[in-house]
Amino acid sequence: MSELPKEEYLKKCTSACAGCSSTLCLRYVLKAAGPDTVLVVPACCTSVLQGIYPTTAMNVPVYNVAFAAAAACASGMSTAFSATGKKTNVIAYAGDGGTVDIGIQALSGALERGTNFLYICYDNEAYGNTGMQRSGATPIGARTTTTPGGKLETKKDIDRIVAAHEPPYMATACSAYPQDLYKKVKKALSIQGPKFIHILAPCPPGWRYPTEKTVELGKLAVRTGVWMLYEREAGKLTINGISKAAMKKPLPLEEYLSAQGRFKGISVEAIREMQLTLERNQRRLRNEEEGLC
Ligand SMILES: Cc1ncc(C[n+]2csc(CCOP(=O)(O)OP(=O)(O)O)c2C)c(N)n1
Ligand code: SF4
Ligand SMILES: [Mg+2]
Repeated sequence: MSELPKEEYLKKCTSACAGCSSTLCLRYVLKAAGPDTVLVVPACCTSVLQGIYPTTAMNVPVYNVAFAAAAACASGMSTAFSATGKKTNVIAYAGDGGTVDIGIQALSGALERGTNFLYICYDNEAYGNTGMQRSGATPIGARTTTTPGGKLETKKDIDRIVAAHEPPYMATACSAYPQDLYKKVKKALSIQGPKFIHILAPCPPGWRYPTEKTVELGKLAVRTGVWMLYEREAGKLTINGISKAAMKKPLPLEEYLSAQGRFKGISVEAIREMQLTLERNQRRLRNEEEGLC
């Protein structure tokens, strides 16, 4: 960690909740990107944590846009920069609701047009900013304010949807592994064209765990295999070492579930479905890495 740049582009005292991991992620994303960066943020917790005008925690320009529009606005901005010969990084930093639900058509369009930008989805698995309603990214069995008995549907697989667009680079990351995230952002920004990084971002009020457990929760997600860390560069998939090690000796899924109040009372069927989804995902990734599909 001591090798990461000392410069801060996200200042202290944001208005995020204590233990907010998406804010930590943004800090590392901006350390990797540096000062010649514009952030495009749709309506989400990141719109709020910046602070209230005329004060701001942000030390790079931020373009706050409508909920559905992050990828479209970033696309126009990227085109304008390249028309004027500027190399400024354009990074969309959007929540899961703004990505897998309302922003999906703009994201798909920008990927298809080959927009030169980095799209980051920080996934706290609910509409956090408006009080934890379920999103397409909420996992099965999770209690939210609109699924008080636990969500009935499985988490939407946005990574496979993005992969179908064949961007030159895409990756997953998790807030509990900041060096891994930092390296992935650096690599993404060195590549021309559309890049996508999907970060799992534990959220204390939404997932209902004590604030000091944020890093532990991220590690549990990876060590149980619920969240796989990998990169796909020019069509070649690599499962990262952390997840490879976790797959050899996975922790039981129950350890991850029991650490969170949102899974209290989850049904046996939902746990089984989650376990099957997790195993199917690992099998797919392993097969792809080995060139079997
Ligand atoms: C068209 C539209 N519908 C609803 C809203 C209200 N709204 C603002 S942020 C938000 C939730 C965003 O959720 P997500 O993208 O997951 O980000 P998070 O808040 O979790 O960081 C909602 C529903 C809005 N701003 N615009
Ligand atoms: S609701 Fe969750 S994601 Fe939003 S600021 Fe609070 S901890 Fe962060
Ligand atoms: Mg969210």
